[in-house]
Amino acid sequence: MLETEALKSLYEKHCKHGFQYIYGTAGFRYKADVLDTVMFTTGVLAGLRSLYLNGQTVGVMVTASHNPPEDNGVKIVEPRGEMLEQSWEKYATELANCASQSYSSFETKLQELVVTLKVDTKKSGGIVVARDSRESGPHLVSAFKAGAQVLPTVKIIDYGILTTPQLHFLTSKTNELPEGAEIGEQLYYQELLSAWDQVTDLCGIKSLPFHLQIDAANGIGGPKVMEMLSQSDFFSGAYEVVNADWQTYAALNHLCGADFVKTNQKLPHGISSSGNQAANQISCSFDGDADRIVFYYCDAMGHFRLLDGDKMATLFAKFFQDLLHQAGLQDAIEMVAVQTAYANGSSTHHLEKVLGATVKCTSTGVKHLHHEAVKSDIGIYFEANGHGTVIFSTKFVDTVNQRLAASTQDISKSHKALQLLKLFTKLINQTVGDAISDMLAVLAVLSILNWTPQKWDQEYTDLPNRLLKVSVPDRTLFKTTNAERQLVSPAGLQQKIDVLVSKFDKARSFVRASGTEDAVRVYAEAASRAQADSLASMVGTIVENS
Ligand code: 16G
Ligand code: ZN
Repeated sequence: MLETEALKSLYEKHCKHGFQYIYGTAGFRYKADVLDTVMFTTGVLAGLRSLYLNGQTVGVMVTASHNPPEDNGVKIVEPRGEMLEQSWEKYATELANCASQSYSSFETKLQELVVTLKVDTKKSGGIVVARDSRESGPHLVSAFKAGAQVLPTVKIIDYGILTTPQLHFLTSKTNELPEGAEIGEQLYYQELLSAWDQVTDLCGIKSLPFHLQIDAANGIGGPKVMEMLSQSDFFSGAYEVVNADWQTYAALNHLCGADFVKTNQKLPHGISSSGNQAANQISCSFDGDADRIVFYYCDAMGHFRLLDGDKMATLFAKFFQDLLHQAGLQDAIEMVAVQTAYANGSSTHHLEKVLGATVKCTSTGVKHLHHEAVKSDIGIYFEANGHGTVIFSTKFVDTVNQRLAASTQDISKSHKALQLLKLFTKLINQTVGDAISDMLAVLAVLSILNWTPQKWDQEYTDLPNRLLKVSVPDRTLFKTTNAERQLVSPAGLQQKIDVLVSKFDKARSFVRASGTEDAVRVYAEAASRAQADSLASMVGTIVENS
């Protein structure tokens, strides 16, 4: 570790005083101009994490996802590509807030962490870092790197601009592949495209049965998806990328992108309804860092129809369930769908009652869903807003490989199902929800099932729902249990909500404090639009007056 003089001089160059930070649902996320200090301390903390994990490489992504262009943020990624171990969020927050107080408080906290965590600062470690396309990115990455220099035995690789899932993927590859292996963006494209080519070859799919429009939110997903698809003969002429102006900083997530489309339930700027009515037309929107995707089309009347994270979960559940049956693995392999309280009640009903799948509900935020999904052999997890992926256990991979080795009938249905199951473990980025990989996986499933977007949509009909944001003096008073579906505080409020819910048909409502904004969110769904709206507004009123 650096001597006091050098440490102090780096600290003074990069840290400012007074701001209070919290490692939230998706890391630290604020206006870019208050982030220098926390970037610096995250550099230190990422180094400590790597040393703590015996020198395994950890990842760091500088992004504020779907937030406006003036925001930014940072999150730490574990060696296998997962979100930072939750017990360390506290250390990240403490170190940032000490640095925000004074140099001596920062230094004391740092020494304390080194001792408590029993970190040997003489050993070597590694960090890979990348940023999204925001204007503040380069400056913030340099503050981060200055922090990482505090532990000079930790080597940093800066991948420049990447999507968030690419950084997760490369972090995991760095730890998985032998030293000297060529690891970079190209590996990501090759792995996905090679899986795509094998899936389509196996299923005799010669061309994409859709014309695809991709709204890239004017973020980093635009150039990256273009880079990948330009390397594929299969996709030649089959797609168009709109809102790909990633170098106009102010355009990021503005009137476009997954969050805009999901929240406003309408087409983004740049995609027209007339062009979307054809049966073979499908569109999708990424968010600013391309870890989230929603699909949509327009029906014959020109009405916008959203195919969100819930629809993706049910699509994958049906697809994998069928494959497991065809492969004779339905009893050997356990599959679970993981949702949050925001999942539409109809999707949960469809998964449980129509498909007979096991459904689990967790708190909001990818880390919670991921954590639950890894417990199963096939864990399908999606938030309604389009964050999600599918993960496969080691047992699943071993079982499929064993059955494939034992299966001699190359032309049988079960052999093909086994091959497809194996290929989907490559087509899907299992480290985290990934707009580009999810896009390929959805297109592959639709092509294999020979489904149009209309057919996909008709699997079940969403219950009308409403989401409200309510400002309250102190949102931390709103404490929940049962995967955020019930309030335990303020006292008595849940009972009032229950009484309101009982007055409506097929109704459900819950209240939780946002993890990313200073507000409380109210969700309500019911049998009709009018009922969902009145329930939401009534619950909103009692929250305001609580
Ligand atoms: C973050 C989460 C997202 C979640 C959202 C909820 C990740 C990568 N992102 O953006 O999954 O849906 O927060 O926001 O975990 P809220 O707490 O403000 O409702
Ligand atoms: Zn995102």
